[in-house]
Amino acid sequence: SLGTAPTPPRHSFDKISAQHISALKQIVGGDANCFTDATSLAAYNADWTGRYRGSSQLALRPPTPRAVADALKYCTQHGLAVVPQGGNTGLVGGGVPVYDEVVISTAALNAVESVDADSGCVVAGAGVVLQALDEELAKHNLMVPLDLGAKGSCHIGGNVSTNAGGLRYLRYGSLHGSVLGLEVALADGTLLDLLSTCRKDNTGYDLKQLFIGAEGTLGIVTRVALQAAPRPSSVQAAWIGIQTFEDVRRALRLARRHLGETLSAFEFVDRASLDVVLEGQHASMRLHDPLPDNPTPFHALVEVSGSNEAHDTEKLEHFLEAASEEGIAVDGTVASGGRQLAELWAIREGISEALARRGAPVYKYDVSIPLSCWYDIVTDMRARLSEAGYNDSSGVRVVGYGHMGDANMHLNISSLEVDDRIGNLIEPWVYEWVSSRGGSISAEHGLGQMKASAIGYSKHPEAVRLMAQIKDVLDPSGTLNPYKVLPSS
Ligand code: FAD
Ligand code: 2HG
Ligand code: ZN
Repeated sequence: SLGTAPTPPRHSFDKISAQHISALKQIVGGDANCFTDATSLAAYNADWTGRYRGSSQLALRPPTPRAVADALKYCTQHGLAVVPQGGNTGLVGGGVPVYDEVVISTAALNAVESVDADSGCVVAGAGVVLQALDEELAKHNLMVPLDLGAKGSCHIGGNVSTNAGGLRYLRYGSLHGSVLGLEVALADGTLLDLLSTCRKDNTGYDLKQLFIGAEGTLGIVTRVALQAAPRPSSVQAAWIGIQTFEDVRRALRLARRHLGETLSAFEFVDRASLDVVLEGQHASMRLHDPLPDNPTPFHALVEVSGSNEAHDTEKLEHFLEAASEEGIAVDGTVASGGRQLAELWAIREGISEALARRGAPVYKYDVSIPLSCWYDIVTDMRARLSEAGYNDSSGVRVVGYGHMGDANMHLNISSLEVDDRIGNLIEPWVYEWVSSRGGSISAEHGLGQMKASAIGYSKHPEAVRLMAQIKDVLDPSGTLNPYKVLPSS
């Protein structure tokens, strides 16, 4: 692995045999749902970042939840390890095998089963692509309370399993709040029905919460019941240019005060992130610097959405006036719906992909940091790497962007060529930096294989011990997603 943490040794799982393949093929309904050829397996074995690669010899696409549970039971009984996989857009190496784990993909569980237009509850198979789910809900004037750049590929089951945050978190909160129920296949073959569609349910321990953000280590989510949100009829956004980080913080406070219930996103983009997007263009949509006359070091993408366009426009205008009068915004541009709005979002959502195209696998840190020192991690990292000779002229870019409304910073370091010394300069320094400021080393992407051994920077030993005990109750053989989330013992 190109990862910065050493790969733990392979546990003593059985190796896949012709007999195993034949039995599992039967369980999942034949050849069409069972992949052993090198071409198909290459996609299941490689992750989005290009940093992690496994060597699985078998990928399964069970057509029903029951088949997922039966395949899992077989693997547990025969000492085979399993990695659950959704859309394979995860950024921490959680959804790909470390060694030769059997891949169980949820891609065939792709039906939106029901939408209750009164309550807004939608029930969907775990393999429904986020964007497809949203398009289905749009027919009912509803919306998934979750949006992210990977929406065209990621699955709702993967979103639940990573407890994905994304661009609407500021307004709609965590999946821990909007997931109403789950169906989960357990390692022993039980299909656990927690698929309540009730908004309120206080009968005993809320077991579904355990599987939200468990990254496939406790069970395989097969069906999801989700509280959808009313679809706003008016969406507008402003892109503002700001001179100092202190003023960006003032802009966020001002946005909260002026925009109140209409504020639906406050995203941060620094100059280096914007430059990477504008330099690395390839997409059909040609992107331009939204504020070409005033290049500022910082930008905020502030979105409002609601049910009354005139009202929302007025609020956004008042906010922009105040931001200008108070000397916070140096420049700004407004987009109401349509192509202009899509372009602003394409810049923000295109940062990861533009970085990925530059060269070597990107070092990605997705951290929660108090806003008082939020951007310091970027300047400190730049200074640290620059001291060692890694700077713009050597092709190394340190960029900061993210969900500032949720104090979630995305710190990315990109180089043109693979150079392990960069990784050694970053880790564990970056984890110590975050931990010493009371932050979290994973705000939204999870731990996966990248940060399993680093969990101690954000969780006390007692908490990690309890997690291991819970894992042991649900998966005593360790079938599910070994080497991920918890440190390997
Ligand atoms: P996968 O990558 O397939 O899997 C992710 C993890 O969940 C793995 O550990 C896997 O084993 C497990 N898993 C998947 N499906 C199941 C299941 N049914 N049952 C049990 N375990 C399962 N994340 C954010 O939080 N916010 C963002 O804004 C965001 N933006 C992104 C933008 C881009 C361009 C990309 C590439 C990724 C982004 N991500 C973001 C990261 C990623 O977490 C999400 O894309 C998504 O939630 C992963 O879903 P997936 O279906 O691709 O899961
Ligand atoms: C985003 O907010 C995603 O764009 C991806 O969470 C962040 O690539 C990253 O590091
Ligand atoms: Zn993000």
